[in-house]
Amino acid sequence: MSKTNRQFVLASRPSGYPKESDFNLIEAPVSNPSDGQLLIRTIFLSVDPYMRGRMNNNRGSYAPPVENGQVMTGGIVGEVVQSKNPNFKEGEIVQGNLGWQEYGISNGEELIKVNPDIAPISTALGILGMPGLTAYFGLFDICQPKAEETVLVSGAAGAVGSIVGQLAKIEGCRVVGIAGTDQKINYLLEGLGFDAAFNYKKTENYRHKLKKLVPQGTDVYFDNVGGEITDAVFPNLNLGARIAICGQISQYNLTEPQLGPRLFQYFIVKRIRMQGFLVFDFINRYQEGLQRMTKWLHSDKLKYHETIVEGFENTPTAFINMLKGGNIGKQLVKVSDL
Ligand code: NAP
Ligand code: FER
Repeated sequence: MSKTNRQFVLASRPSGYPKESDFNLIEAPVSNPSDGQLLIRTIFLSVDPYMRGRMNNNRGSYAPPVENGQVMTGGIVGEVVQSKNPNFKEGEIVQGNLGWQEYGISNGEELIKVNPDIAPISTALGILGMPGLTAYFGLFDICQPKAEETVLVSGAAGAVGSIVGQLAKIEGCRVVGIAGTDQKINYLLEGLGFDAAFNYKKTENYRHKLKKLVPQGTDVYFDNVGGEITDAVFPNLNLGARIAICGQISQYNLTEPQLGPRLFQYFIVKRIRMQGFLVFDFINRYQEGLQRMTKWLHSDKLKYHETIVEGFENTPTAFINMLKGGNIGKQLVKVSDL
């Protein structure tokens, strides 16, 4: 008897925040792998901010948009349940981009083997996966922090931001975080050892807050959110400050583009450098990043948190929840047991 594969396909392109009805849950028979292919059962599914961009009809991105009726893209960790590929054995755990579905077929080319003895397999989608590598290369390569400098992180309690702050502490920096709930601020200060943090949703004037909380000024700004928070950071930057534009999540769900204050005059006298980057720019150095991150994880210098929603059918809920700030650390969906 053939098994059923549940999949989420794009039903409509959202305007503003996505809604549950923008996704359709469909059922299809689980496919049989052909020669060279393997069948993977999803255990954890990652929901990430970039997926919001894939729901738009904008071309000219690094990846094409998801079309209506197509399975939503996304990273998963799963178990090889059937293999006709000599490089993979049944029972092995792999990470790959197999989308929002319970079973996926791969030819093995872009799969990464996950060793469950190194860390819990979910970390291959978080601290030891794309978000962790984003934090590592974005901070060390783009921002080049030095000991004693002040590093400011927006989106600080999320998958990327929470790692950026800890890496900056390892480097000997003073670390300040911005996030959207008191629970997140407490996590940053008490759980992760940030030196200062504030809840932007309870702050009237971000600029005044930064002046008070960061009187020494900011040397490195790791930006995950953009918008009004980033506008308020510019006047606080020190001579020679570096900014990494990692993400601009405050803009992803707008229906009209925002026009901010024009503050680039601050960049002139302060000789500020700002650079956007994609984690994929560093693909040739992933092994270096993973080795160092794994060492820090094993020596308790790095901690991580996951917000896990149970059940494949709850994937859109988990995604929308993450976009609205419901997660601490990495937002995952648990699809099946190990
Ligand atoms: P995340 O931070 O775990 O989750 C997203 C968080 O964004 C939410 O929890 C929410 O936290 C915050 N947020 C949502 N709307 C906001 C708004 N209007 N203003 C301020 N904060 C808002 O997600 P992540 O995976 O770590 O990604 C973080 C950022 O990095 C995203 O912008 C993403 O696009 C970017 N990214 C870039 C790359 C790259 O290669 N360049 C790779 C991965 C991720 P609050 O409660 O604090 O609002
Ligand atoms: C992300 C946000 C944006 C991300 C990638 C992008 C890998 C790229 C967007 C584009 O090409 O338009 O979080 O993560």
